[in-house]
Amino acid sequence: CERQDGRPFRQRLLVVANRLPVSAVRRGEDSWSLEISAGGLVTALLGVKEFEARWIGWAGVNVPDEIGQKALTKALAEKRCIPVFLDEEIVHQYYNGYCNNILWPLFHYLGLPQEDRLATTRSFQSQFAAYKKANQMFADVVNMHYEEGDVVWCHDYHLMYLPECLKKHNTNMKVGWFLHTPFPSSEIHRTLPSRSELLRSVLAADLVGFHTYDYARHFVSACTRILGFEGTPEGVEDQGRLTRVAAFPIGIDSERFIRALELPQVKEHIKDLKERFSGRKVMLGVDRLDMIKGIPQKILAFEKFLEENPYWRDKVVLLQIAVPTRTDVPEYQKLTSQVHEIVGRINGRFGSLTAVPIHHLDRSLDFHALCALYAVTDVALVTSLRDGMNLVSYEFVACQDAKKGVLILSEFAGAAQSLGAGAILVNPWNITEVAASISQALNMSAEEREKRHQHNFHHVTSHTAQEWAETFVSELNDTVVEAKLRTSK
Ligand code: ADQ
Repeated sequence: CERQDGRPFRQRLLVVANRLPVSAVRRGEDSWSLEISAGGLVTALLGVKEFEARWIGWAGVNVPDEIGQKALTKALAEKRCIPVFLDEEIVHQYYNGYCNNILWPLFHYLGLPQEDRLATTRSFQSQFAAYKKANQMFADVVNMHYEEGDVVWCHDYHLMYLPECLKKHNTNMKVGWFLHTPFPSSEIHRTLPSRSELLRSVLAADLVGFHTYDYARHFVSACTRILGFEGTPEGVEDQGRLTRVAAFPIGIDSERFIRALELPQVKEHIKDLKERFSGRKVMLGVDRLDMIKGIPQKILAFEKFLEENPYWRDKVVLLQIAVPTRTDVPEYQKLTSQVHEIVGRINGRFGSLTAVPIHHLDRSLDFHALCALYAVTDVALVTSLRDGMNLVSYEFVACQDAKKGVLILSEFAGAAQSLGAGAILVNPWNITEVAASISQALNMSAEEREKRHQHNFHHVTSHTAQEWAETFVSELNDTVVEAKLRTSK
């Protein structure tokens, strides 16, 4: 395909997500320094060669003045990023409020916050109003930059109102929406006061994607039960208008991890870690410090394991790396103190003057340190209470081709559907079962570890992030754009 000017034609992909993949730090009135954060989505889209991706999103900073906004817009343009400027009040109501206080816990089966249970409470209403306003602000920026033939890919629970805003402006726009979290059972979704508005808006998209078939099924059930639309094998249909709904399980850039293990600095790091923990089996947890990740449950299970297996007490160490997130939210502060308290108690109980059973770090690790840790681990513990997919489990497997360690994986993580045959699956709420799985993992024969690892390694290296993005975008391209706006019945 060629343009009139002879240059090869690459379709433009407008990726719209709450956060841009950059951290912006203001250096002066009109100067900014930017750092690209190499998340899964960025790497996935960098690999998609047939599209020219542009990012639209919030830069994560409040920029109230015009000079600052202009300068940041210019700096971001060099990284193919386009900012949406949100003021502090909107961020508070839309992002901290409706997204993180209402949708995030609800979609992970933690229910709605008590004081927001009634649709009539002012806080719920004002947060939902801010959510819609913020989504409209994202839509305005998309509309400003959209050119005919572009494909628009909206991401995650922050932007459920976006497909409708976009289609209202231009019914011909090709719009996809992908959810990175679970979509809960329709019985959970129906407790949400704004349940119908959000479903209708998402259905305005041409293609709606989830990590697993179960989440897609829950979404279709919610549309049939709450909106009275028809669920078909293809998706959701209403008066002859079809919205395609399907599962697109995400992957990682496995080659990036495998290549990193060959770097001298990573090898050096691996050597240090091996020396530091010699004579002990290494167990690892890597999570954002979030209630959905089941960190207290994991640590309590480890305590039970130590209690019941005195033999292992000085022969195993649990490294729990937890990046603090949403630190201004009281529930997250409470979780941090709870985790610290449990870790302190267990270390006091089972530690000695020279060694403790749990090393808990409240911080992020750089990519190379993370790869080295994955590589020296004997048993990884992923005990999410719910998790859309969980990429940590994939990253661990990618770094284990030499060691062939064991993955203990929550059956409530999306990854359980892809790595279930190689992992030991557990119910993270059942502390006794998780403790028993630790024992099973530490005592597993080399043959069984090899067999389980091969299964997972094959999956992780053959279902990559790039393939995920390509599949979604090519299916989106194949959908027929229809006028799908559904007005309230
Ligand atoms: P997250 O909830 O952030 O993502 P996950 O999929 O595990 O969860 O991804 C976390 C990423 O952050 C991984 O790449 C991991 O390496 C990194 N990370 C975590 N802790 C770290 C630490 N201490 N130091 C350095 N890096 C750390 C959401 C959903 C998931 C879904 C993804 C992608 O909640 O279910 O899998 O999006 O769709």
